[in-house]
Amino acid sequence: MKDYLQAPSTTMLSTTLLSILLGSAPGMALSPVPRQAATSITVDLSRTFQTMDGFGTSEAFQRAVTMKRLSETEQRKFLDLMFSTEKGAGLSILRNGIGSSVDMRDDWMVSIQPKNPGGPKAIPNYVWDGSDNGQVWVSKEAVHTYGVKTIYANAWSAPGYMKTNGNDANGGSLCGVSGASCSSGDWKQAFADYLVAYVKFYQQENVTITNLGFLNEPDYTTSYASMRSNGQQATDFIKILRPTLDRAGLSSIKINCCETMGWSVMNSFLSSMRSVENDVGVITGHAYTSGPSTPLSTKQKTWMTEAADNNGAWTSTWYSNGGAGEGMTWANNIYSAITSGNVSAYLYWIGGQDRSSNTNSKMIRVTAQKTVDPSKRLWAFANWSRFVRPGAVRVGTSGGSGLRVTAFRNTDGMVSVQVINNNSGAAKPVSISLSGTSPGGAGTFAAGRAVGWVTDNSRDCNEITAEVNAAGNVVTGSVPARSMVTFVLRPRE
Ligand SMILES: *[C@@H]1O[C@H](CO)[C@@H](O)[C@H](O)[C@H]1NC(C)=O
Ligand SMILES: *[C@@H]1O[C@H](CO)[C@@H](O)[C@H](O)[C@H]1NC(C)=O
Ligand SMILES: *[C@@H]1O[C@H](CO)[C@@H](O)[C@H](O)[C@H]1NC(C)=O
Ligand SMILES: *[C@H]1O[C@H](CO)[C@@H](O)[C@H](O)[C@H]1NC(C)=O
Repeated sequence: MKDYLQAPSTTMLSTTLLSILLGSAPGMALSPVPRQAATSITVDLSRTFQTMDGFGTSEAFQRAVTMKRLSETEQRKFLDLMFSTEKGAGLSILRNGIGSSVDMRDDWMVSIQPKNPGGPKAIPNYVWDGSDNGQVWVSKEAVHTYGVKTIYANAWSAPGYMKTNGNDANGGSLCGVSGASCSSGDWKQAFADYLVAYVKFYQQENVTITNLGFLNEPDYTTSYASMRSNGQQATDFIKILRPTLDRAGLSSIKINCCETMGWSVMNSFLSSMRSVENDVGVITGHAYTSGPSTPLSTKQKTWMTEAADNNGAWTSTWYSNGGAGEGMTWANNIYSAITSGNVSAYLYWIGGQDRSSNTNSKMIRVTAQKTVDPSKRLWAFANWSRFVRPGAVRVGTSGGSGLRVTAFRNTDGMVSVQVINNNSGAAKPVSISLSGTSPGGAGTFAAGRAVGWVTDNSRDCNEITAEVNAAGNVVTGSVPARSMVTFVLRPRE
């Protein structure tokens, strides 16, 4: 989905005013924790769920080009907000768009082969401009400056000459898949070769693409790059793409499929994809027409790869009335996707953008003064992404009545516990203990190693006090009303 343009209006002004007012309001003081009133939470390290790949976003459709036009100072602020685990969200997945268009008109993503080389069997004529719609810049920064390891390259469509409708926009199907024959021939192998060429151009730029997708919202026809597919047609292409990647020495690349507009639509795709399910590394769906409220019917990992509030006028507040663009709403959306939807990754649509659109389709906007301005949506992602790193395993929790609680064990041993307090009114004191640790650890924490991080209307992932008791087996802290707090604990080895 792309957002709809909205004229900048007085709403924008009042939202800005509101955030200034909220920002200058005195922070809620944390009251001392009366032990008897604390809600207890037990983290059970022996009960495990999905392994996480991370959190992310995209700078496709030339958003990267426009962010690169900012001053160097603002560029750095933008990149820090996206990828730094200390100054920003610490996002660990970047989703790039593989271009299919003939040029860069409007926000089109130009193809590496804009012109038909003369048929599916002709010698290809790929061109590389070293920018790839601005995405080489963001990718290099993500990988080399911030250590991001997961670069997901995703084609919205094949170039028009490979499709039934002769256009990369307005739907149409890849020539050669079931039910899509073209007078120009079967383009499946040529499209697979094209995707391999794209991956190799990135290798040449010293950026390793780890995940490759060839569809975006195949259940939706629209005026920008879009290509229709059903599960059978996706299967037809995967049968060509997987061996083509393997032959090219790219067997470590995971195929992602199929980016359906709605999460539940992926189940109907999967029912006709069983023969290639093991060739697909990650099953992906978006959250527009249905959200990730139940697991998909697959044993493969699943990612929710695109969601956004594409309609609401820009809001940067954490909580006002539970609106679709508010930070707290996104903290809750991520919670549901992880706990009910079993996702291993969660991606917002756009990270930063400098365009006239005034919607919440992005997490970071550029102001009229050309400075970057993050919303609390970004800080909601920060609260998850900074403390749930790639490879973290979700573990069981119990207790926490009236709160929404998750916990993860990271690969370095750090345990993070997310507590969302949706309620208005008083702060909730909590006490957290561990079970299921290794016998030597005896459920204790290394003294002095617990830290809490709070996000609410006035604070952006600020450090707060969390205390380890004398016996070293209980951590106490407080979760303000309408806030999310992450507690970071290190079990004694
Ligand atoms: C490629 O990336 C690696 C790892 O980030 C870095 O050490 C190396 O210097 C880079 N090489 C070039 C030519 O940029
Ligand atoms: C959750 O996803 C994992 C793969 O990440 C899978 O093994 C597991 O079966 C899924 N659980 C449910 C309940 O679907
Ligand atoms: C928190 O809010 C979300 C959405 O706003 C809702 O679905 C959820 O049930 C609430 N949870 C609690 C514990 O109040
Ligand atoms: C969590 O979100 C809050 C709300 O904006 C924010 O203040 C806080 O900095 C975030 N925490 C982290 C660790 O990013």
